[in-house]
Amino acid sequence: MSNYHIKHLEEYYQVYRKSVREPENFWEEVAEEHFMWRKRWDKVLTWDFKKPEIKWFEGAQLNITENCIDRHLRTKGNKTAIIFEPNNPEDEAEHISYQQLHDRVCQMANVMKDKGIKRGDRVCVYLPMIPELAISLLACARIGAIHSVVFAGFSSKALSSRINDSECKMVITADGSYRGAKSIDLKGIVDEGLESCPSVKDVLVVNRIGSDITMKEGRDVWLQPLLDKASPNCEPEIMNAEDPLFILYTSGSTGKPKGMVHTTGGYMVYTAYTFKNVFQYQDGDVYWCTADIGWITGHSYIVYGPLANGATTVMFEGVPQYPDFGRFWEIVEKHKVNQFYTAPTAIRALAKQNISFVNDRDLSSLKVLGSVGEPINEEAWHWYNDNIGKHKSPIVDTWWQTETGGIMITPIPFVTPTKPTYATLPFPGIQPALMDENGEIIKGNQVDGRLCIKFPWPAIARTIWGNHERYKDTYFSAYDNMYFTGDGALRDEVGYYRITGRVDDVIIVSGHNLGTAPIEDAVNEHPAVAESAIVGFPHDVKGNALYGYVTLKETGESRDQNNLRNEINQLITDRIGPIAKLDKIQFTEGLPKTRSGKIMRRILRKIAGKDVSNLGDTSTLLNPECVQDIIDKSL
Ligand code: 6R9
Repeated sequence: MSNYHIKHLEEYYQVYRKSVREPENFWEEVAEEHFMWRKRWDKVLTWDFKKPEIKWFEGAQLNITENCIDRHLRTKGNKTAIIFEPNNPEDEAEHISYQQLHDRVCQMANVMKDKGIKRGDRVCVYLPMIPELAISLLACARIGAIHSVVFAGFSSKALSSRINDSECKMVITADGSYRGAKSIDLKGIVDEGLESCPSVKDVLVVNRIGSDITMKEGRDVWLQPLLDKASPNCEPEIMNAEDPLFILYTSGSTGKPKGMVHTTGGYMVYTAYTFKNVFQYQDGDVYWCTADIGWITGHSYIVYGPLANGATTVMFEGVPQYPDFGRFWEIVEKHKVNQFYTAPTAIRALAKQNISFVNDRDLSSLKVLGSVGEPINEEAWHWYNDNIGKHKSPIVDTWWQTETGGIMITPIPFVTPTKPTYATLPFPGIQPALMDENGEIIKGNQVDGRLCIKFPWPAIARTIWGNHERYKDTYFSAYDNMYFTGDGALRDEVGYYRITGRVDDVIIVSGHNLGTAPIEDAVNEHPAVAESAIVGFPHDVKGNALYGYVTLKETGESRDQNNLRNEINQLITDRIGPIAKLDKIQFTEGLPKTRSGKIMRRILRKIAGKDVSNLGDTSTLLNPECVQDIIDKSL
């Protein structure tokens, strides 16, 4: 039996049961069937969630770019690997074949090698959604360098702290980027960030917008002239299955961002296998994921998963509202997109627009629709199903995380009957458990609890860069022998899962994970601020928006509160980026605290969500009197 491509519900259950009963045999068969290994593994899996230590396909050797590119060349050299759709719809789309991708990746790899980048070195990639971004990732992987992509919407401070955390030697960036009608001075942000990054020796600069920038002598070089001179062949570095492939930072509920480390063999097998099944990708299909490669969704399901299957993957540089709110649908029509994968926040924004933007376009190529990043609400699900899928393209609501590397709970289209707002069933190899407050597994159906995973899967992140203790504390200490996701979930009467949201202090705004602590740190830097607490509140487009409670050092503040609000948001923009700006800022006399001095965010969350009917027992607070005042003045 071929496990690689599941086509019926019965087959799903059969494959799923096998994946739980004999996980090692199961994954071994998937790995054997479909990939190019330079050396076979000695052992499929070693694991210990207590240490924690997880190794897949130990002893195996491979290069992931041989799997994503070279092995397709004989049969698919002329097939389009990447369709690049530029920001400006008047500019021509670029079709990059597998052969061209091979040559461009090798050229980039050779340029990096010439600059002294070696196996194991870290390279920071800070680029907009242009082909060089995907090519940079693959070029790193070609020579065994570890890429660390930083989303090009992050500020110079966020960039430099990520560069320093993993001591990157090189940065690949562009002069600027386009975002709808605006352009952004990327190189300026990089220059500012690099003032405090001693590890960076070289900066390669893509000429994207032709802006006038400063090039620092001895550090910065334009990329294109070097590419033109570079050889289009580069022998792949032969990597061990457990060698790191990349680091990707994700927000934590406390402290600085966590550099999640993904390794090579297991990540490849898992992203390829999930891509094939979750999108039911058929040869010849055009697949489009609207995420940015700066996030895990882009890593796994724009670059590695699709290319490992020899697919055609679309990269879109722009934004959904430019030049108007019909852009996504125009692109679907233009490239005859078959699988379309986006986020609930985009769906909600587009659902608010005139339906003619949708109806003016031929969307008949669509076969499968995907959703990722946050819980999809019922209304958005139905709008997507009615207007985009027209009841014929199933919606795959895919739940997963930066840490999980690939999709974990999801329907398989045409196989699993969908249900609005439900991510439905675990993917083969995934063993979810719901836990109660006492750390016990909750059995049976129609229950809810905290979502954990009992058994390792090939794409689980192996550690946090430079901080294995934090990895252990964050994911493996809440429950014995379990990976804790940080999410809450419920299981319905047939065993379908619905993810209800974070149970920690991470807030998901427009699909972006934001930790409250770093935002509070930024707010507290303001000289007039004594203390702050950030919570999320429901927002009809962004899913959640941020509400800040701020106490000032001097009460009876004479300063203009609107000025203060702007200054606080500017600080957040500088320290983290505009995505973390607060929608509402309420100045308060005090913040409700426990006797041990912890801010009771639970109460503040309820007030921000305008749900003050049941605040629970506030009498044990240190300062219960401040609660009423906060309610009275809430925004
Ligand atoms: C892939 C990605 C992870 C967090 C995750 C959860 C939320 C993602 C979801 C979802 C409900 C879905 N999340 N997909 N919640 N339904 N289909 O988004 O990774 O950026 O690390 O975010 O996003 O809360 O824990 P990441």
